[in-house]
Amino acid sequence: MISKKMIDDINAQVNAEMWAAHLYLAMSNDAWRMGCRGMSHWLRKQHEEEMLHAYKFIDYLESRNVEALLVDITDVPTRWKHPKSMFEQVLEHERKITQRIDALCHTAMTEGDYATFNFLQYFVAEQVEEEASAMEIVDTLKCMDDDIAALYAYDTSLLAREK
Ligand code: OFO
Repeated sequence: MISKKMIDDINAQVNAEMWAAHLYLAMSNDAWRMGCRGMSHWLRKQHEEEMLHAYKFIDYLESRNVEALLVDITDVPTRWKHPKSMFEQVLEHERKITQRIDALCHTAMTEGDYATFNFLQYFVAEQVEEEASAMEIVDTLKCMDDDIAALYAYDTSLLAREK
């Protein structure tokens, strides 16, 4: 039996994943405006991945006979000064998501809800990857400083992201 608190917390996570999807789509659009086609593509893929995360949580709730409840997506920023500040926000956001996943695990564990704890392990591993890939981009952008040629070459390499 899944508790009301667990349901509410997972439902909040569905909406957090959808907020993240919207954030990354806004970033993708703004990167395109800046002329960074590779970053725009990378962020569109990230948007798609966040939607898949939301679907996974929705499907899990449904497997426990619970309907997910969606809320309005509000207060999503739409403009960034520079690709570096944009990706710093990606990293900061992923760290916050990691904290949310850890809190969900904590609730599942303290409630003895091992089915949910087991389900969440996918996201525990996923967040390690999410933080690592965002960190790699931030570190690379920091190394480039204002070298436009290097930025262009790196941006082009990000077009290779497939999923
Ligand atoms: Fe970026 O991992 Fe979901 O939110």
